Amino acid sequence: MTKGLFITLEGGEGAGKSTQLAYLRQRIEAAGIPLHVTREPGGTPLAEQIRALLLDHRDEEMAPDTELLLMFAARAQHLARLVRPALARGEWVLCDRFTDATYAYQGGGRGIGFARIAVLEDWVQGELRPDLTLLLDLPVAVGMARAGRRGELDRFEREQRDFFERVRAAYLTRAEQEPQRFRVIDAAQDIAGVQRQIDAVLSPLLAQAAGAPI
Ligand code: Z5A
Repeated sequence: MTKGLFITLEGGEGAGKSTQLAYLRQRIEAAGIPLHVTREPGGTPLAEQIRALLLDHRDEEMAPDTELLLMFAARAQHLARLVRPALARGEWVLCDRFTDATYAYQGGGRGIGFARIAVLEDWVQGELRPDLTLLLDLPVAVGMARAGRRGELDRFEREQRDFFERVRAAYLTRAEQEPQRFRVIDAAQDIAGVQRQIDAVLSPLLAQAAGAPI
């Protein structure tokens, strides 16, 4: 069966994901490749409702397991309704965060063991894993200074610096564990510098899709 490419974009606070997602979209679409740009948690109407539950503030504190299970509930819906059908049609899917964010935030940040997350990953995803994961990595202090320029903070953005240090460490552990899938991008560089690093990864894939030798 023809299968599209599944690319995920990851990073901590202020890493510049939104900025670089727009750049990736523009490069891939300019190459004439059918593309779905989506995000997690979210991506379908029902999964977006779960996202709102996850990001909103409320008086009742959300237990870590509730947060973990809601992430995977949203993911199950997103995979069933959008990601799997698109990949099966041979389209590319570019997703703003995916399961590596669960390992980073619920694993590293909240302290849930990677092994427990892996059980849900296997259950919800079966064999499906991203083909390529771009990790925008930068020191926490730099990212927080960038993100601090934004407006009202969601439930995750209100966490303290040590939480984001654990998130960063967990992402880097994931990248070490799966070097064939991850490309770690130095996101502390300026926007053009980050784009150059992304180009170095993306250009061979676009050439391959166009049928050129790589
Ligand atoms: N979450 C989770 O816990 N578990 C999961 O499994 C999943 C998600 C899937 C929502 O994610 C939350 O969900 C997230 C983790 C949790 N919480 N947090 N934090 P999100 O992806 O929607 O939220 P986000 O992290 O806030 O993403 P973002 O909007 O893409 O933000 P960003 O990475 O900071 O990107 P940005 O807006 O492009 O950049 C921030 C600022 O820096 C902006 O002013 C830019 O102009 C500037 N910028 C960007 N690049 C540069 C460079 N290179 N130099 C200087 N300034 C720059």
